Amino acid sequence: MRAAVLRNVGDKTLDVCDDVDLIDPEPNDVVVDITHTGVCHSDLSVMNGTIPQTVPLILGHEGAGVVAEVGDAVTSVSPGDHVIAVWSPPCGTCVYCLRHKSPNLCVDLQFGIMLRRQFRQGDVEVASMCGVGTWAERTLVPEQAVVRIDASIPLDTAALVGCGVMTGVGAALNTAKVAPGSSVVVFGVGGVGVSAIQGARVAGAAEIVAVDRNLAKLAVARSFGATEAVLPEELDAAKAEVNDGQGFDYALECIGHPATMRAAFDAVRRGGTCCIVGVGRMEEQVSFSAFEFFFAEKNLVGSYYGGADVRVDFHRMLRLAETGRLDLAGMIDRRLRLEDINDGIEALQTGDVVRQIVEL
Ligand code: PAD
Ligand code: ZN
Repeated sequence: MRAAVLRNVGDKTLDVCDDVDLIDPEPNDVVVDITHTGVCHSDLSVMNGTIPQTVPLILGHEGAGVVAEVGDAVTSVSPGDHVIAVWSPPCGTCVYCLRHKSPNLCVDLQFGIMLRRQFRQGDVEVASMCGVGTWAERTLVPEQAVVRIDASIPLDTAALVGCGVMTGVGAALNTAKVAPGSSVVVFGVGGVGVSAIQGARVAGAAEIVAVDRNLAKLAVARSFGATEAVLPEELDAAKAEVNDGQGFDYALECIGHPATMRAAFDAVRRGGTCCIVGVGRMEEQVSFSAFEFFFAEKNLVGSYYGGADVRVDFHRMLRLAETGRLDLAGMIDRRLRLEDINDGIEALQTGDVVRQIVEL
């Protein structure tokens, strides 16, 4: 089958090949024909080494499709079912899944399936991003890594729920817990940031200010519910307009640079919450004075997969979309074929797109 393979970390382009195979499914596995997959910044971050993964590797972790085959022990899905892929599948039995009620933090299955390397090219084992690898016509994952959805739901927008939408909306609702009537600033107007803006709107925020260095993104932010959208150098003026100039109640950082993480922390008022969604490099540092946590009593929180319990929250996202509270279709601003994936990667680098969808 066809798949886009990353040969080396640091490569600027992917190798689109026709001769990739899957291993045979084990009893707990599901084979999925991927129909749609998004292009998330995290894919780019694997290419440039920000997110460490082994190579050769098939990228893509935001996808949906149709179940083609299931192992003997699979009970939750059958061939023909429509599903969304899960890049951090909860095992359902560990301390994170049960005792800590944080199934998004369960890595038992994810690490296992990453090590398994379910793709082959000739004799070479090929790994996959987070064990999912949706930039391939087919993938194979344990049943916990798919969530069945109604067949009436369009698979292109369903794919977005698999990462960007769940991450951004979930950061606002589950992690930061944005309160009605509050003020929010969102840094970065990509697929994740647009989802965070929409999540803040669903939560009933009174003011939603978006910040992006790309001028074209400011109009995009407004169209998804930002009450104001500014360039980074205009943020101080926008901040002066809310909470008597004290700062925002919440900041959602959806870029992944140390400077914007620090700027997000500075943008919140005393006692406010700064939620870091963006992913930076392991060796990069963000610094805080040893005094300021005491003095400003700000909350600093990370957000992994929007704090999602995927079996519950994917359906919440889809219901919000169905009832017009989330605009998922409007987020797709470019459609590609897998052969054109390298154009998609280039477009993402310029920051001009919200979400590109690859149709397989
Ligand atoms: P994207 O590239 O589509 O959007 C990023 C946006 O930020 C673009 O509009 C840029 O113009 C803008 N931008 C970049 N640098 C700056 C800057 N210095 N100042 C202002 N604006 C800037 O990315 P995305 O929306 O796909 O992903 C955003 C981040 O979220 C990225 O770091 C990704 O890895 C991370 C992510 N986190 C999770 C998670 O679970 N926490 C999941 C998925 C993605
Ligand atoms: Zn992603």
